[in-house]
Amino acid sequence: MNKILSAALIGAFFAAPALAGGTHGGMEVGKPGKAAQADREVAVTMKETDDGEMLFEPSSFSFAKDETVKFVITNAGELEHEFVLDTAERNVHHKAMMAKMEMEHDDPNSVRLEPGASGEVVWTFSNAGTFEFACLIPGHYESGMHGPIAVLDGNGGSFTKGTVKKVDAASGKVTIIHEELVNLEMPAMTMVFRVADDAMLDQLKAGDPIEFVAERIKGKLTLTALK
Ligand SMILES: [Cu+2]
Repeated sequence: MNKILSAALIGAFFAAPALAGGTHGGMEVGKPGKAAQADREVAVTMKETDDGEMLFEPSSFSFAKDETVKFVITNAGELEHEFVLDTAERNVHHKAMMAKMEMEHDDPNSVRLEPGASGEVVWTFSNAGTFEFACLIPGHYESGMHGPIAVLDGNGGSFTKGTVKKVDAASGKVTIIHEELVNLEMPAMTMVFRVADDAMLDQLKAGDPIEFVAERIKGKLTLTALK
């Protein structure tokens, strides 16, 4: 790459986060949070599969606006990976920069982990909207390492009330007698949902009244948030 072009790219890249607030807490996706004030802890695993995919588990999240989330991230793969929270748009831009030059992040919205390592990102989702978590190491995003984060407006508008009828831990499913699911355009009824994260099953038992968010993920009705 010629030097003038590369200097221009570096300038463009570093200027963008500075304008958006960078590490000063003014990003669209939110701001750094304090672990002691986390409303919720979420385990995230990064890994590769035998057929060449690279994955995050779970593959999507829903949070309530102003929720502070402690992500505990484990690299269970054989390659280095990272976990970056941002808008999808900024991730695309950032990924293009990383394809052109060696870069490592050490911002509060990201963590980079060697195989076998664990790390944390504590983040307050202070704006409603759809954001993204991704690994921006060249080739990894394309191999599957990205997923959506829905941040829902705080007054519970997108949470639906229901009662747990049955928990099937072996198959990762829960049956819920629920009120109308506005986002899915479904009337009140009793339905079976998958859970986005198996740990959610530990918080559910038959007879419990709950408030939850359900979304269609890869064609399957999935419980993505609970409170
Ligand atoms: Cu990766």
